[in-house]
Amino acid sequence: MLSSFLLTGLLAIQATAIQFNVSVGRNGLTFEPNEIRAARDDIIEFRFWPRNHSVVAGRFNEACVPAPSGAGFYSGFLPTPADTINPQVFRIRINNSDPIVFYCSQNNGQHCKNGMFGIINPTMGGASTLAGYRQLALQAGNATSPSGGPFGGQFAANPNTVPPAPAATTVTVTASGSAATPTETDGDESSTSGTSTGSAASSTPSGGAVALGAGGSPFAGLVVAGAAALLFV
Ligand SMILES: [Cu+2]
Repeated sequence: MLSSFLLTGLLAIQATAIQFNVSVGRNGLTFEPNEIRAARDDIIEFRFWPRNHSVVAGRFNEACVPAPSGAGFYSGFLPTPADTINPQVFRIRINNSDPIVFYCSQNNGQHCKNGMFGIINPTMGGASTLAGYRQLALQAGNATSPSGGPFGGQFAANPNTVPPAPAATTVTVTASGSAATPTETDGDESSTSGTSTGSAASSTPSGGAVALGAGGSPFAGLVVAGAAALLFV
């Protein structure tokens, strides 16, 4: 009886959910804040800054690896051009007080290994702490992204207004959009010169050089694909 009254009272007190805003990549390879103490029903809102970041729920016993299948959350990658902030935010709701670790799975620059992770409800010691996870991350290789698209959270419009506003000049945006295409053309050109310069020249003695030379066009294709993947990174 009494305990149920107390419980009701506690629930009433905790009914006010808090929202925590986390800046993703605003100052280098960082989540800010990277330690959050949140209660059930609180919201964590991830706001994405330039480059191409993601946020993935991880596991404490293995750094830069997603939580077991079906658990946690994943935002997917949100490429964000320089001098802008992504128009979308990714929100997750906290279900309990268990520690949650999250990281960025961008491997161009190995963001996770280089410190781009954070913890919700860290423990006072042991593995579920920033220090513990950092130790594991330093030994990690590339991070893993969950297969498939985003899950475990919701996208919403970013309420934050962007410092510079390039959106006002629609014509310029179109121009810069078409300017992105020549970048891929550059990739073609550099791959052609790359074939004659680097790999072919240095590896001429080996049989592999022939395959590489013959596969000139597939190689160029690789470079183009690479250039596309590196966009905004
Ligand atoms: Cu990142």
